[in-house]
Amino acid sequence: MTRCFAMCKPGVLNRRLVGQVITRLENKGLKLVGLKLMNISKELASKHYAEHQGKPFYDELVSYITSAPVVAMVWQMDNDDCVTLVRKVVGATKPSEAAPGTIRGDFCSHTSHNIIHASDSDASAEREINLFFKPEEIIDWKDEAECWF
Ligand code: 3AN
Repeated sequence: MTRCFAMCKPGVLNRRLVGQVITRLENKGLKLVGLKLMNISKELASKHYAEHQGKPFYDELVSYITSAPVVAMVWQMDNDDCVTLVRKVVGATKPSEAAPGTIRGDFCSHTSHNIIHASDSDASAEREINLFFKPEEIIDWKDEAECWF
């Protein structure tokens, strides 16, 4: 079993796109096991984006991610590489390089507002899931449709 943390960034609620983002990940066969609407504190943002501290876009990134509620998600695959699948559906970091048909390819134009975050490795996924979710907030339900995915 593998998992990936993903998060609809501020603004996606305003644009009423949460359902479409979730639908695209569900259509791929990914299993939603954690979901919540939340505000991110500066402290949580600095932990989440620790690897970007010191980069020119860091301050803007933290200020943006803490500016309005986000939708935090945990996705799971019982027999495949969840991080790779989620990132394929999400698309490249720069919207100008994200392929049409991906979430970033279809719904955004600026790297700083690229609509969704997704973990980039199994290690990041574990770290980020633990930052955003308590163990009891993740529900690993039995997948009756597993044979399709
Ligand atoms: P990804 O989110 O695709 O894993 P990262 O980890 O390199 O990409 O970057 C984290 C976030 O920082 C991106 N989602 C984006 O919002 C922001 N970011 C990355 N590079 C830039 C940049 N050159 N200018 C502005 N924002 C950036």
